Amino acid sequence: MATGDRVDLLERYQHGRHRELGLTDEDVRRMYEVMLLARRLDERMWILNRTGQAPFAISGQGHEAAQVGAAWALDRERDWIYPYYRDVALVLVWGLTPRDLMLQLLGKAADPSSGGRQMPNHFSSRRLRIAPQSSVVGTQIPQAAGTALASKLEGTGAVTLVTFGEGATAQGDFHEGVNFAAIHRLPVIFFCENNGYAISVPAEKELSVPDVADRALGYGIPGVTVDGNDPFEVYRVVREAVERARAGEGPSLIEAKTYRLLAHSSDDDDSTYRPREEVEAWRQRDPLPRLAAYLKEHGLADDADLQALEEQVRQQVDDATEHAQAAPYPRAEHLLDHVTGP
Ligand SMILES: Cc1ncc(C[n+]2csc(CCOP(=O)(O)OP(=O)(O)O)c2C)c(N)n1
Ligand SMILES: [Mg+2]
Repeated sequence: MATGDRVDLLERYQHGRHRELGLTDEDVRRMYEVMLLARRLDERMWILNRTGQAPFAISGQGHEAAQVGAAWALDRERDWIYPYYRDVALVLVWGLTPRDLMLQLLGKAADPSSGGRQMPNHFSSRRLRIAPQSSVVGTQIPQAAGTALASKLEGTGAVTLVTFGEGATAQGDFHEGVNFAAIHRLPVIFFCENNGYAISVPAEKELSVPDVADRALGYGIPGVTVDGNDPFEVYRVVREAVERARAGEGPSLIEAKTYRLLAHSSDDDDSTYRPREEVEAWRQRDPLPRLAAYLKEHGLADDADLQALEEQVRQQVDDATEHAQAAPYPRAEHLLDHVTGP
């Protein structure tokens, strides 16, 4: 090995895995910032629910690395997303703001997703190319294939990312959507956030194969399983899928294995079906402290930086909460208006 190679290897080691993937130090700091913002917003949403101010909360806590890693691999200016209800971090990367999310949580008229008519976490924005979603699990999957077909016919070069849980892959919609996209080689990425449960039903009662990615074989497309708590690995595999899609090589199925740290929703008690030891074991792999440790290890942030970021995020969450609390509710005469925002 030439000396130059050794220096190169040493540099790579010192600078960390993100550099090898083409991510800058600023990318990694920003990824952490969005993950932290998503987590703190989500925590506040539960507080608002538990204090009787928000009728419902559904959580993305634990899924942040999967969402941010995937979002980073796409082109926010041109691609489409079909998120599902856990994707707080994904839609923050895509341009929805903490105020937007709080306005929806509290059902206020200025909620950009639905004017306060939809349940919380039913994200949408025409302007940002975030397709509106139904509460019916899996319906977004064939719809995303349709958007990818439109992009292909129009030659826009746009890729569509559609997300869902592993439970959704037991729905007919999943199989129809993936089959159609595979046949027509559509530029769509099927991104499964596998957290091991569909409410109280464990994955082994949802799937007859070990991994969701195994389902790809039946459609002749690549299927990849990845550690969903590692944003860099998720970024790497989604980027490959994006390259395939843009090159006209068709869809991919990516399964990010992760865990929801809280109950299914504010109406669920997960202690009846998840052993506390299991939840605790996954807490040890929480993507947030994991990335914070990486930042420190590679000299991208120190304790004072992380503390300052916490403070900055807290201010954003406070601002969003106060803004939404003060905002007016929709007027009764607008009840039957459209549900999709601008
Ligand atoms: C067709 C349909 N069946 C059942 C439900 C009720 N439901 C809402 S979320 C959910 C669990 C979905 O699990 P998964 O796809 O793994 O996503 P996760 O919530 O675990 O992220 C169920 C059964 C629904 N909304 N739609
Ligand atoms: Mg699940």
